[in-house]
Amino acid sequence: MPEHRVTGPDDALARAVALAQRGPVGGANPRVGCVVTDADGVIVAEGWHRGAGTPHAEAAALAAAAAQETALHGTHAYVTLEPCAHTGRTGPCAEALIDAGVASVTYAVADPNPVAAGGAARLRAAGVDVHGPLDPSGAATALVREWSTAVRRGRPFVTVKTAASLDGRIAAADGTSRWITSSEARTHAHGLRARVGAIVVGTGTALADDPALTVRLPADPSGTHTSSSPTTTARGDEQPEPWRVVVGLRDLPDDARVRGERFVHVRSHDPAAVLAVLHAREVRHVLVEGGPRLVTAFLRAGLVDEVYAYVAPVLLGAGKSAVEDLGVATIADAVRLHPRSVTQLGPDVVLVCDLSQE
Ligand code: AOF
Ligand code: ZN
Repeated sequence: MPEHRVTGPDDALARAVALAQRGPVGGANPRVGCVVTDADGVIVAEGWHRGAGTPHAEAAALAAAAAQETALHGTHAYVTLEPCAHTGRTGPCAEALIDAGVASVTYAVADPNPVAAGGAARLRAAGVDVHGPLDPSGAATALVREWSTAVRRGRPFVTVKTAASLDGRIAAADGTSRWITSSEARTHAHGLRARVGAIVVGTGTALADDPALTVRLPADPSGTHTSSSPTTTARGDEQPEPWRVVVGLRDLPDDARVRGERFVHVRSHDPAAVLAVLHAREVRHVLVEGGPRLVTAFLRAGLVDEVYAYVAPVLLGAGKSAVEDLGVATIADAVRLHPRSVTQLGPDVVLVCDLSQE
């Protein structure tokens, strides 16, 4: 392996973020990367987390060093997330770093998980030089954004996707809807699917559209998930397909495309109950793709964190709206979202909004 040298803490953390991105998204655990350097900035060990139940990033780096018979005494560790202090499915990383004799630990983001937090204090108490939180580019924060929100809220992070005409409709008067948005927009939406742990639709959409709810990305016609859309985070090396979730009381035909692996039918209309079922399955990021009934129920329950609104320059004048009655009787009660970005996709745009401003 050629010698890799980092230019400083920011560079080391950027490398750790890149490693973390190899890990799986949407599941119980955050994506975390770890780089260990010697005093000259030469990388002596690296690791990343491959998902719940597997070694943490720090433990993976320590194991890699052990396999090479590399001593880590006096080295410097850079981790995207504060090392954990707890024994969960694996042992405490703070202790492992102390035992390895590292001289310093720099972490990008504090651990929001009360069960695991406290690693920085533990390291300091043992005499390790600790720096952090340190995330100048915001990349490490972005890496765990949805997971952190899920940990704080005790339920999965919820992204709602709508794809509508300029007048907010998702189908023409006769119910036809293929296609309102362009192939560019639809490809982008598959990139969104690739970032979540579950894709949710109502029984109405499942019966009307017979969707497969799989991740299909451009360079990947087989329908598996080894490539990434240029606009989104890569799906990791060991990434399972998202859960395919149908919500509602009606039965699905035995040959529905959505049936198969990682499929679950939640026989409830209550968004909180749906999220509880998925949380128990270790999903931390959910994509609600419709239809209007389900999207409206999530909005009314206050259980939406973010909206991806794909809008096409198409007029239908009649047909189903993307969102139904929200109980807004007067303009003062309008649900105002907080726009984060607007991106043109062929003839269409995607407007990404947060529901709250925190
Ligand atoms: C990870 N990967 O690389 C780090 C984590 O159930 P456990 O034992 O895997 O512990 C999970 C918690 O540990 C996680 O919620 C986070 O707070 C902390 N740090 N977790 O999955 C890692 N460093
Ligand atoms: Zn850990």
